[in-house]
Amino acid sequence: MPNTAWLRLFGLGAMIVLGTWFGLRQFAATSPQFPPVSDFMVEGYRIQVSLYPSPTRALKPGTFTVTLRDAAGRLVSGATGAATISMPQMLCGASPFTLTETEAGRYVGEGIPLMAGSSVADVSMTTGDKSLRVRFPFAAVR
Ligand SMILES: [Cu+2]
Repeated sequence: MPNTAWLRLFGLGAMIVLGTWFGLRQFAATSPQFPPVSDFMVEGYRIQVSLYPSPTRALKPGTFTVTLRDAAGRLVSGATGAATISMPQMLCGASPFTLTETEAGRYVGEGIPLMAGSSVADVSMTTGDKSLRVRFPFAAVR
């Protein structure tokens, strides 16, 4: 029965080839998708972070808009905001920027992602003696 042995070997080979092809295809198709707007609840505050454009471009400024509200939904003005862009899976550096209040409760800053891929913006809003931190995931493309 040498024929079945060859058939099995052929079957195994075909599975390996197909598996590798499928795996590579998945890897090549990795284009991370993130929503352009995320809502967070931190210590009774509501923080909304949005990014324009989304996905943003590596080494080009993207506009981050943070809207800060209290538990009752009222806009909180007079806070100070800062953010740092980094890639959690890499050691390619951090890109800090500040958020400036452009209208009541709305804080805007231009952040520059260092590389294409999955990034995060660690946003820190300080109001009174409270420091509120949220991590906003986003994608940058070439
Ligand atoms: Cu990187």
